[in-house]
Amino acid sequence: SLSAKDKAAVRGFWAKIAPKGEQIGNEAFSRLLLVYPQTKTYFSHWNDLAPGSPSVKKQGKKIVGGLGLAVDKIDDLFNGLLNLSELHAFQLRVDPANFKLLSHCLLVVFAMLFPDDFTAEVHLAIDKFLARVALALSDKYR
Ligand code: HNI
Repeated sequence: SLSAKDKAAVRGFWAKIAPKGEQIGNEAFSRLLLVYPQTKTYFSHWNDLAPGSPSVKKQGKKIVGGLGLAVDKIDDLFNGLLNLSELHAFQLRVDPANFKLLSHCLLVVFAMLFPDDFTAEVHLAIDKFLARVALALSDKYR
């Protein structure tokens, strides 16, 4: 689980990158749909899934908003993400394997947009954080 040091690194990095939240969301979600086209099945009710399209940007913003909530609730992710877990499990029925694919895209985007701040230590902390978030989001499947 996340150590006090990991949590401090996540909070510090997030504070630096939050102003670019919309760009991060758009880049990461655009990559998810392009690199792992099987993920498009969950969004087939939209008419434009091209990278950077208005609906992709909107969803990217929602994802980053969810991650911001997770940073706020970092001490109690399972309770903090309960509603989002229920949504993704019961209503949307998202296969939890997809959370790992999105986490990978987020890491790529962090490295790309913040090469100086995304040190190896921050990478480690964010990787652990995203794995915990994915676990919390998958909690309601069981
Ligand atoms: Ni996800 C909706 C957060 C991963 C498929 N998702 C949301 C919403 C948030 C959110 C917030 C909007 C909720 C609302 O309307 O109340 N999603 C997150 C977070 C992650 C994540 C924080 C991981 C870090 N979601 C994924 C993944 C998939 C996914 C990996 C599938 C590949 N999410 C969806 C779908 C919706 C959704 C589908 C509904 C979209 C719509 O509006 O039709």
